[in-house]
Amino acid sequence: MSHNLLLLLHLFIFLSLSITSSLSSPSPADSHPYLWPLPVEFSSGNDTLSVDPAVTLIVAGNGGGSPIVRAAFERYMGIIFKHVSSRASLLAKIRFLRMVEYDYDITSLKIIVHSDSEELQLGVDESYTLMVSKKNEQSVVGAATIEANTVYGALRGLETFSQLCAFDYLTKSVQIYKAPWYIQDKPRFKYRGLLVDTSRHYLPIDVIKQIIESMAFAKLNVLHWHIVDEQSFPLETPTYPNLWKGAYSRWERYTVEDASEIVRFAKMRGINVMAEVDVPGHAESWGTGYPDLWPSLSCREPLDVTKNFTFDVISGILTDMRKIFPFELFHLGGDEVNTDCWKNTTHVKEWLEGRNFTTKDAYKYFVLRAQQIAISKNWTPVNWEETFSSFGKYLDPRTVVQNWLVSDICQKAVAKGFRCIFSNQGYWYLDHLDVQWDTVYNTEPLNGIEDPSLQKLVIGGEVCMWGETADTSVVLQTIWPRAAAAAERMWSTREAVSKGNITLTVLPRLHYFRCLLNNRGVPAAPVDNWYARRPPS
Ligand code: CP6
Repeated sequence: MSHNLLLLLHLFIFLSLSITSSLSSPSPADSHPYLWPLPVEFSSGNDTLSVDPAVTLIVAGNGGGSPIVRAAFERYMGIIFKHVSSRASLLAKIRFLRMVEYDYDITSLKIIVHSDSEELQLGVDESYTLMVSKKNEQSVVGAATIEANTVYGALRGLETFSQLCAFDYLTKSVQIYKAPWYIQDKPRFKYRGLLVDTSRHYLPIDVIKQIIESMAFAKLNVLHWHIVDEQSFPLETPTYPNLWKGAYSRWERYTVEDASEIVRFAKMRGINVMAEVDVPGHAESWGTGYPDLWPSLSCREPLDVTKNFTFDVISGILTDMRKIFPFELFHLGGDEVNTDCWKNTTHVKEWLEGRNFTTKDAYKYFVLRAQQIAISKNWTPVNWEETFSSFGKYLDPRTVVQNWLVSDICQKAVAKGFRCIFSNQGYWYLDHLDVQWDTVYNTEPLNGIEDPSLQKLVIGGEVCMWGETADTSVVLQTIWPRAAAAAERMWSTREAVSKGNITLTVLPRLHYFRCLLNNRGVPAAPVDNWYARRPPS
């Protein structure tokens, strides 16, 4: 080979190398971090800071020492340093014990929590500020500081902090890019829910826990547990111990302890559990244990409206569940009530005639009586929208109406003074596989509601993972990543989620959040999977 040719070859290799590097994707420092959901206010700089695997927790304020904060810190350290070799963290710990000079930028995380109350209810203060700057720059605040009014605000701040931390596969270390960071954040809606259905398919306790864990990553804060329905009754209710004979099998049940453990696990992550007992429709399984609850063998739902026993059982179930579920909201269902077979059942027909009731009157009578039982147990009732559209003016004024059918029902409900939860089936039903992420994202719960005092009555929204067509094998990948689209819609400001071309401004962040879920062990589906891909128009 001639000298010239060799030179040319070198030149060619050099050129192609430089072309590939200039064509490659931006370095992590350019693209990171992609926060999800987007904080209300944030500013960043140009520093890259390394984070010590032995980062210490410094707590302050009345609530800083809470076991909820400490446990969350430990969880997030596990997440942030998941891929750091145990040797690296061991060395860091040895360095820490010997008090040797640190060579990391971030060596401590200070968490200030003002209130010592661990009360977790609707509207709990979830706001926080998060500051990350070079050590000793502002010695008063420390290198990384989260400040919140409640422990639950601190949990949201920890989630954001964990999203700032990026694992660098080259140096096997954790970096925070674009520091210093100053973030001020709070949710737009106080109710940010996800429905799971354990009646159509049983979900093992560990799977429910994994769902709860993943909700915290997107800052969702209510698990709506649609626990029983017509197909199965998997919950133990000691007052009426035969009810869970309606479970699919003795292995597919939740004891009182199981349910309490789920509530405790959720509370540690700042998530409330709203239980649902859907009456009088969607209750056929109750009769497996107590056939008297069925109007007749050929009319197994709605529940028998004529008997006091029916309401005694509801009262017993709610007494038992009150000890498990401390959340102020309790869902009584009330949807899809087909009363036709009431008319065809002799004793029910006679009861209706004796009271001069239409079947609709009887449906109203049932729902209102169930509401009073829930209220007597110090619960605020939630009902599906049919109760509002059928006899709204009779509902207890404290009722929270949950939308699913008609897209302007919240508009109508808040105009009548009710609070409302938006979950329209065409946009926020996750079992509808043809609902794509951008449809979920672009759906605004406040659409058509202009008056700020009425907007306040929309307490939030909920994505629904009904269980007929999804079980353990696919439930997480069906929830994610689309639930994240609703999570950002409900957390971030309306301006932030409404501006620009979402393919450019939102999609890259959603891709990133999907990978984050995968990295944390949540099998979120690809954003552009087969179901979610929009056919060319
Ligand atoms: N179960 C109960 C369901 C549904 C509802 N309630 C439902 C209805 C229609 C669709 C999806 C789910 N499976 N108890 C309605 C709130 Cl499309």
